[in-house]
Amino acid sequence: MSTRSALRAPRPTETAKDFAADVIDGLTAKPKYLRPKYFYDLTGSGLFDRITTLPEYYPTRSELGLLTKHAPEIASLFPQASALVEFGSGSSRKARILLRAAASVEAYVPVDISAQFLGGEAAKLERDIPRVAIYPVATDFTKPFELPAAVRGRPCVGFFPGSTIGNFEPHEATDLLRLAAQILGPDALFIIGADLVKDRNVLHAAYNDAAGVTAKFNLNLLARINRELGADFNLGAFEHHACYNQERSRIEVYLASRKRQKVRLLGKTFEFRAGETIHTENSYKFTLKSFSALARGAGWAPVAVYTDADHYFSVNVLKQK
Ligand code: SAH
Ligand code: AVI
Repeated sequence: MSTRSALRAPRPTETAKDFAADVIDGLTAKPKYLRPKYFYDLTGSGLFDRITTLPEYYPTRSELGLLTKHAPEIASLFPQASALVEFGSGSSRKARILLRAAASVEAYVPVDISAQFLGGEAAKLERDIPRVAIYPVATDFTKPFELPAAVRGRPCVGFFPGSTIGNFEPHEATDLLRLAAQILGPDALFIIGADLVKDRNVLHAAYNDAAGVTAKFNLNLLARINRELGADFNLGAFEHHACYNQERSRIEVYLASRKRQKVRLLGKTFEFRAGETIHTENSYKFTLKSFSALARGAGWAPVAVYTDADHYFSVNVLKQK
């Protein structure tokens, strides 16, 4: 382990109590819902990684292409001795492109709720890119958090790829961009990947892959509730549904009960009608205009925007207004 870096096992801040309370709230609500941040335990993060390699899941391919093509130009904007702070870092695959292109970046702060997965990826990064000090932060980035002491005072560049911003309601996305502004500091740049509105068949295929990995990812949420909260969800009695809601420009993801059934969890019983759904995720799609309006509304002004020839995905470079 490098002596410069503060690579310790990141500690999860999401307690079992919060998880249990959120699950009970969501299953009591009408219609039922579960928060998408709970997809990401170690198994869920691994399944998301598999999704990114699926032929139907274009966002990762498109964004990797854009970052690779424009890395020198993006890297030239980074201040000297800066820190790259990634919100929802997952495998950090996209950050690696920027870290390799930008000699001016000396520290990388991957922030993720999936603590165990984060620890593993941070250790690999430290080994692979020893020039950069790695300071993982395991937390829910929708709540205020402090950057590690070792990066405080460095100019920060925020990085929020993958269109994870699309998993938030517009008002939540605005709050998150405002919070990021506070965390990153007044002169920060922010690089955000945003998935674009496109042919609904392309969108449908991306969230209904032939190999069934997205279905597994969705069902893992119930498996996680069984594992961590002792519920008795029968995974075979629920199925994955994903459809594009054109009016709201979003993919909606559900788990639908295949039959009338009861599920027990922490001394409570939850009843399901045949066909009843649990809403597990939205994935908003943007136009260049709608994304720029969202960013501006949260205090971020566009510096540059990159899109691919198919107009599938956008990488937006922003600075505080
Ligand atoms: N940045 C990567 C991963 C995107 S997947 C990429 O572009 O491929 C979304 C990531 O955000 C997951 O790793 C998930 O664990 C993390 N995440 C989701 N909600 C979060 C939250 N509220 N706080 C912190 N991390 C979160
Ligand atoms: C992480 N996030 C941007 C993914 C998305 O496309 O909304 C999560 C995902 N859900 C199903 N497939 C991928």
